[in-house]
Amino acid sequence: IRAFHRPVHIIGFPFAGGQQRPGPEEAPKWLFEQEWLHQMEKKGGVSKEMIQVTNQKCNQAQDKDILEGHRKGERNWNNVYESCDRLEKATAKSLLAKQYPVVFGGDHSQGIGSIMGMKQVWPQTRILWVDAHIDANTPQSTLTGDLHGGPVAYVAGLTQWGKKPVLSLKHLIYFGIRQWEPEEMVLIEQEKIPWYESKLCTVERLPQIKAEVEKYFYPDGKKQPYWISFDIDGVDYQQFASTGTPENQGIPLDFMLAFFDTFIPESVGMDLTEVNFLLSSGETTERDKRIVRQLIEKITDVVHREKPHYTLP
Ligand code: 4U7
Ligand code: MN
Ligand code: MN
Ligand code: MN
Repeated sequence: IRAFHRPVHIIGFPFAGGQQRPGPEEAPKWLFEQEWLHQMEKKGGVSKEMIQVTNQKCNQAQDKDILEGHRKGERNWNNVYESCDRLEKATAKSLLAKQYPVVFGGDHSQGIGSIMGMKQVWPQTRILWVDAHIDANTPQSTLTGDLHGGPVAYVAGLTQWGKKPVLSLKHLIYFGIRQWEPEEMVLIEQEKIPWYESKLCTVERLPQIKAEVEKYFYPDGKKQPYWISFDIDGVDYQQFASTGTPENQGIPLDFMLAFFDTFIPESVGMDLTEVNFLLSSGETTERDKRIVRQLIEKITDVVHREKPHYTLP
């Protein structure tokens, strides 16, 4: 029997109610049925858990929320809140059990739950946000009302919602962003939040990026671990198409694999969100399914191989 530094705990979050396209809720169900995942579980050091969500899909009945039930700009808020509340508890529990949670969504509204839960255990983590989008829309700035465009605003307290903010905007760096509402870019500029455009995300530049990230977050040299919030739409659309809000260009896949090698040993867990196989077809879907497998295998490999570069809770 192999001893693992940390077991990988895949938390399925079959929730699509933070946006309007059906499909993200199917991705964790697909994953949990894969024979290759069963094989990984058999080998040990990998387990899975499916979160019971409330009303996973957006539909017109739930759109009542945005029209009458709740605030404008927060479509389907009640379901996002309740489902994320459950995810928050599961994420905290997973970390306290010294596991490496991979929260596999689901749409990116899940970040509200995973980050709130993670911060209960790790209040000092810095967040590496890999995404085509800034995801800091408030009910005032959003054009769509879709809550997957706002998790940063909720966890950082730009939107008031009854729970105390857990994230300082000084503890956030973006990779791959290329679409935003004007208010979101104003925020980045005012708060001087560093961001790497996709062009800068190359394997060759990764050592330099790591040094820059560390210098920014830890000017005094005292390191803290990371949480990775990985929205698959950050990846180049030519290389991965099964996602709901694609944008042109993007981060190359080989960068993401190297990014995992570099940052997973220093991170406590991650989100992997916005996979939607209903939006592609044929060979493209098959290719993207192979890529998800490759990503999960890579993550597991690094988590198992590398001793965490920080002390477990
Ligand atoms: B994702 C958008 F208007 N900005 O707010 C919005 F373009 O989690 C997209 O990053 C948000 O995929 C995308 O609805 C959210 C839109
Ligand atoms: Mn996102
Ligand atoms: Mn995105
Ligand atoms: Mn998206």
